[in-house]
Amino acid sequence: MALLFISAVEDPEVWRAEFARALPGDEFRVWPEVGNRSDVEFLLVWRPPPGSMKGFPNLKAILNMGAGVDYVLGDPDLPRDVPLTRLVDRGLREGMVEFVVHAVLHFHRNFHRYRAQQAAKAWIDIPQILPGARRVGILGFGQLGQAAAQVLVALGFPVAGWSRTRKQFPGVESFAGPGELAKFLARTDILVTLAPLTRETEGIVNAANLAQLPRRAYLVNAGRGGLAVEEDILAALATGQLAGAWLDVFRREPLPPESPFWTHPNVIVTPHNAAVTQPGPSALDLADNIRAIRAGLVPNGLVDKAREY
Ligand code: NDP
Ligand code: OXD
Repeated sequence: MALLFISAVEDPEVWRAEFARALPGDEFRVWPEVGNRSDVEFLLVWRPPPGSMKGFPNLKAILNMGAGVDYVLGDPDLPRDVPLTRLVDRGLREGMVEFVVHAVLHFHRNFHRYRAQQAAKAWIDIPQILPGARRVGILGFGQLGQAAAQVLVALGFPVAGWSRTRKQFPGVESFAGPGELAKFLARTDILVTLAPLTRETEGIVNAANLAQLPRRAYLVNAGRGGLAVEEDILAALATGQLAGAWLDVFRREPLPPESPFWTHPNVIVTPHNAAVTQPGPSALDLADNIRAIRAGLVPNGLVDKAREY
């Protein structure tokens, strides 16, 4: 039986080598060279081109090689009766912890302002506050948000998480559901967005919600560009409602050269690489999931298609 690798952006040869070690008995094919469609049991996908996942009569599962499945669920030709899994792995967690902690510390310690001062050759000491006085809020308190929270709590930041369901997480105040969003935002000086992009979360970082934050708050968007209304971020930066933003994800990627974010003095742009899938460890996790599905077990990271994550 065969695994079919479908990605317009990942290098298939790197993954072929990893799968030769992780799952040696299986043939590894690379889209669009699909061969006999009846042999294909599993699709390994990352940003699959629309329509590429349909027409495999013996498909057992689709395995997404990243955490967010919005690119997969957005394809109207997705075979909806086949299980879909997302990546839940250590490499992504560690990468995201580094990114979020770095971005929070960057704003907390005013490094963005020192950078501007250096450009102006200005030797000015900016008063420091302790982490206990800087409240971090993580919107989307799942695998990645919780991993980042653990380190932020250890550093002394008061951390809150907003999720659909209530959480018990050491040192973190839990807010749940739309009814508690305003309270969560009102106590958040640095907002980290790490929710999946779904019909419910699309545009959640909008003017009305940004206005709930304390004045001169910071935004770190590491989830998806579609979570934010980009014009509303620019407007909040213009009025000083937001003092700065670190944006890793955008509605259009690559970010077009005409985007005002590129040159905004209070915005840091990174190219959607807060956390990247590492083929070595991830191939082992994906292989474990394939073995679990073949054994009739529930795979890790099974996506609820109705919930969209
Ligand atoms: P999880 O599914 O583990 O966590 C998602 C969290 O969002 C959960 O806490 C969930 O609540 C919450 N959530 C979802 N919908 C809602 C809603 N409508 N209202 C309130 N809370 C909601 O995902 P991960 O932590 O693994 O990943 C999060 C996202 O990070 C991915 O979907 C992806 O888009 C992004 N990502 C970005 C990367 C980058 O490089 N920039 C790299 C990797 C991921 P509950 O727990 O109650 O279900
Ligand atoms: C992911 C990503 O969702 O890298 O894994 O964006």
